[in-house]
Amino acid sequence: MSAELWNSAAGVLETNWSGDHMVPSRRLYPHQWSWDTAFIAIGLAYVNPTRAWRDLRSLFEAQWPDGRVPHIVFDPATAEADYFPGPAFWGVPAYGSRPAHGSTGLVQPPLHAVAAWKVYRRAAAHGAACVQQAHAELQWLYPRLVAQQEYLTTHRNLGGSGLASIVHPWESGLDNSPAWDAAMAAVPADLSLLTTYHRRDLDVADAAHRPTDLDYARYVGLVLDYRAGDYSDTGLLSRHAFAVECPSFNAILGAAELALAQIAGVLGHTAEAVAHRERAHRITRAIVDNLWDPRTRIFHARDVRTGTLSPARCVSGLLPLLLPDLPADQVDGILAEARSERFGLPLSTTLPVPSYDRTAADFDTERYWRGPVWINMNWLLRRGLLMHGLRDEAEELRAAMVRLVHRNGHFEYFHPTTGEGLGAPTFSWTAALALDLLADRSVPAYAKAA
Ligand code: 2M8
Repeated sequence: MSAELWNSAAGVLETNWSGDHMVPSRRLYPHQWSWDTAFIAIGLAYVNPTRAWRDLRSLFEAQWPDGRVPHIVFDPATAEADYFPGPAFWGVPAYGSRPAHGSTGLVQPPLHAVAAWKVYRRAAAHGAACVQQAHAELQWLYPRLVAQQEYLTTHRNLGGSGLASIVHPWESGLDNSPAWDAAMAAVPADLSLLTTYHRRDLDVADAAHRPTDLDYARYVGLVLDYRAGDYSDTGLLSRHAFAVECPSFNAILGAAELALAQIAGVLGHTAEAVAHRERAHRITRAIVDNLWDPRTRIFHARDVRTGTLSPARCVSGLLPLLLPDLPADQVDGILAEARSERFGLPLSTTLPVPSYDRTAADFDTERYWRGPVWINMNWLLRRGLLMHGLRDEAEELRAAMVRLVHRNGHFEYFHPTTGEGLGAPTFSWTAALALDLLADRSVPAYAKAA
């Protein structure tokens, strides 16, 4: 099984390579996406480290002067009509060293430092020249990764606690998660926008799997508002209808500081390594202080405009497990939730965890982030389990993910009861993470002792 899965995964990454970047899927997502690039680099580290670095470079060459790393970098060779919303809709002026490549003005979870560190650590397996290349690439990336963190913890510190706010559901990467329902209810929905703009996603995917028109109208409206202010974050809270602190986005923000500490260490920046660790600790503290619900005993998204926590129990609320300093009470709460019937950590015969509480009345087995199983979220959860020494459960989860992808293919997401593949069929991050899951059976160096 391993060789067959390995070869098919490597094949997907070959098919989706576009010269200087990877597309998530040729038909549905024909440009470069930010956090996809991080997951993809983790898999490319095994089969083509040069492409892993090239992909990360392509993304960071599109970094804005203020430090934000755009959530999509557009491929000038792809026609405007092939993806909505494309470059013309975003209207971002030329900047930086890749003026031909338009971008969006939004961000996505900053997983790139974690990815870069993993690609670097893997380099030794490919020989001395690869280690030299990895060192040079880390040197190029490090100041850019730091600028990315600075943008998120200053410009996007809209709530004032040191956490980053997302100003659009697309920034979470969990687009139509029930985590945003309460905050999105207050966002005006102008359905006539969908007459002005054509939803290209419905030409290439099943409407029952995608966000509703009502959600899409709100997504488009939020971008138009942000664009009207030239994507400036100054005073944004008082003039923008959506500002939320997401637990998984901020857990990744904290994990990025820890990866930056490791990177700073190998680059000889000792004082900076200490500062990164302190920042990770502060982010962990802020997540616990602001996003923990003592009644549900997991983390929830906080609407910064109203100060309220979303009632939805989503997989994103389990991901602060990525943080090694998470207090024992919070670790216990997350584990109880993950093992409960709501998420059901896999025993040897079941599936990986779903994106949303299986027992919720609005649990949806097909619609995108409202129920289906995603490999990237499970990959992050496994990393969190290992971080806290839960090796047996991490191994069960790893085996369940490998089984699912082997049986059903490298789909974008999976039906949470049948395991049937849904969404795009040859999806890059599923393939990339399958490679890592096949290769990384050992207990990683970052894992605490049980
Ligand atoms: C999905 O998001 C895009 C918008 O950014 C879309 O629906 O068109 C999400 O699953 C997101 O997490 C992912 O990065 C992107 C590309 O795979 O697709």
